[in-house]
Amino acid sequence: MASTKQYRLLCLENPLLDIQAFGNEALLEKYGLKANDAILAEEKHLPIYEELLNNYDAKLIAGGAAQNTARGAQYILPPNSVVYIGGAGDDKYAAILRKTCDEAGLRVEYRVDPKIPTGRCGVVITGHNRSMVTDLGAANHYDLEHLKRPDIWALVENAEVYYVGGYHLTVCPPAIMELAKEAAAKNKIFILSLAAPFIPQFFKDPLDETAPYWDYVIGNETEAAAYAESHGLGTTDLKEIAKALANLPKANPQRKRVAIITHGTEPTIVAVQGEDEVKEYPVHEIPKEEICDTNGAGDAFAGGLCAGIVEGRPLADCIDMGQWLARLSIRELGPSYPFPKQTYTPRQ
Ligand code: 26A
Repeated sequence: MASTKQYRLLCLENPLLDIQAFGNEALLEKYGLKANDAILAEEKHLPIYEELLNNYDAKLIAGGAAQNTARGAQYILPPNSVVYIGGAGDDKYAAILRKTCDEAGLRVEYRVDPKIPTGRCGVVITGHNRSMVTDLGAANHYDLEHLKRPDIWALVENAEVYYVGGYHLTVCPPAIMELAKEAAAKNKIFILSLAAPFIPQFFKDPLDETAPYWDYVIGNETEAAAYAESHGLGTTDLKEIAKALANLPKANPQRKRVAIITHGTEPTIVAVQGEDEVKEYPVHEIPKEEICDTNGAGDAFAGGLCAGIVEGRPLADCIDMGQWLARLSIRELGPSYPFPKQTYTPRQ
């Protein structure tokens, strides 16, 4: 019989509102942005948000990588399965985020800072690339105090799977470590995404502190490459990198670590701790004309994967669920999922 327990998945990271527009080379160049990247905004980037809204017909779409993942997992799982935490303001942008999450059936428990605006992420789409510039705002003020508040900690203790977006390593590593250690102590599942190349590059130390606690680690090809380079793995081969990630020392020996590397339309690479063979799972490509944009595709993959993990499905099914949800999201504007809801059907 299916479990009736609620909020089995708890996700932590940065709630952001995406200000997303179709842009061009000139816009990328003006702000010194790469076509496919994610960075933290510096002073010189701040005018881009107004520019996107005024000159590029930008849309306001709920974002924040792990919040997209949490909505994605809830899309598949029974009602009241997922809770998301992070820092937000008390403003129009936060209201948009709350409304979208509410419609998706995702419970959010924000640490609200009424004096600081909700974080925003400028997303410039060019072709199949997306460039993201994030001004974290209130998301940057998430703290351990919120996580340890009795009502929030009760949600932590109740959940069985934790998903942390690696972007949160720029915000509150102590909160991440608290979840990581709780997972290991109670033999729960701790999942971390590498989030963006700049995380393994510039937040190496806090990332490495979390590594022994990863039951699953997820990244795409650029994040894996950045990890390999910053950690001197001496290889650019994705299978080798996956193997290295899977076999790092582990705090909870009761679970073998799984490392998953997505690679656009190339097969998804999966290594399991202690296993010699690295598996590849082909991606079913969707016709080019059906692609809207790839913003949030990786988050959707993680959402499908998390849903499978929560349901206790075999690894191959979890990967398939991730690929399925990514396909749905790519057809939508930004990190969104189609309504009316589609039902997951294996390997189609
Ligand atoms: C700390 N940074 C840079 C970020 C982000 C982020 N989410 C959390 N923290 N930078 C971009 N994103 C989100 O990534 C999603 C696509 O994967 C965007 O909000 C976007 O929805």
